[in-house]
Amino acid sequence: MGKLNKLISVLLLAMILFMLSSCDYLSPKSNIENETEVSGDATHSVAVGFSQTGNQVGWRLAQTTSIVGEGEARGYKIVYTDAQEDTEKQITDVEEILKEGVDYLIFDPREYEASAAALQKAKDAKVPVIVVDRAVRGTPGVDYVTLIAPDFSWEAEQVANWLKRAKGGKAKIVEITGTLGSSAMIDRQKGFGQVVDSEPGMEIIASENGNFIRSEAQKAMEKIIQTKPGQFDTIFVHNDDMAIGVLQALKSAGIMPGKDVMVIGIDGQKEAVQAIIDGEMACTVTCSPYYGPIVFDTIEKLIKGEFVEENIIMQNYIIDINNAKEELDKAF
Ligand code: GYE
Repeated sequence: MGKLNKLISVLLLAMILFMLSSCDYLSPKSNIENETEVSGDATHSVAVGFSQTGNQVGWRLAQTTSIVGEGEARGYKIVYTDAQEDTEKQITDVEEILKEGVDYLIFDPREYEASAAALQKAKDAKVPVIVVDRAVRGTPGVDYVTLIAPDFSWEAEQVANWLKRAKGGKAKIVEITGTLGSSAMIDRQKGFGQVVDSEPGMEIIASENGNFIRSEAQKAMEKIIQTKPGQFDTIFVHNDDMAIGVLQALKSAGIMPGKDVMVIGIDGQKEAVQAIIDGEMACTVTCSPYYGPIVFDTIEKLIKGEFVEENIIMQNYIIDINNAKEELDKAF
């Protein structure tokens, strides 16, 4: 019996040691061990992959330019892929990036659940992952190093509270959503919905998917104009690119945005800021696409073996008629 207990203890200890050693490669400390040969000339020998979801909207183009531009300016070799808004393609894109033997992977996951498969591939290849913008199922420090992202729910709460004040707590709202299954869509719907649910006079009368894409949002809005005529006074759109498509659909149907209905968006895209100045949109909240500096500062911390937070939050703010003019030049 005593011998059996001893044997069990030894086996348990061996298992724990094995688990610890196999988890360790994702920690910043072990990254520096993997990268010792590059120290001294770090920025010139490190290859960094960036898997982007797509480039159909202004926000994505600004984010790609920021990340690729910053990486190249700091002397990294960048291996970049564009998944063209296809979750399966993004997983094979990650495989291709890993085949190139990159040292780090910057991953913007298109969907929360379905994109998690890509993390496992990076883990198998022992490549540390920096998740940016959208979240993905997994644990920081285990499945990826850190998530650098805004609080999408907070963003939507800001515009919802703005609307509540502007409309005295009474609104019949149409919601045009972003990509189903993306954390940006899930959390924006949640944050907005929380404010609406707490206000008896506010109601979402229809919700339609616009996939974060302008032309799809325009079609979604055209459909609602047909099926719910005269039943709404507000349109909450999950991003500004789609809001521009919504404005188009409304105007073509003879509904005047800014007069007959209120349109609110998210992102802080230049065209939306201009639409606020023109009185066609009421407000938006920024969602900074400028990830380059923070992402490469983080990678440099990993190279030096410094501590990196598991969740780095990007800060944002409301734009309405009070600050739209100052914001126009800064906007993407
Ligand atoms: O709002 C939208 C883009 O994930 C925050 O995705 C991002 C969203 C952004 O396509 O414009």
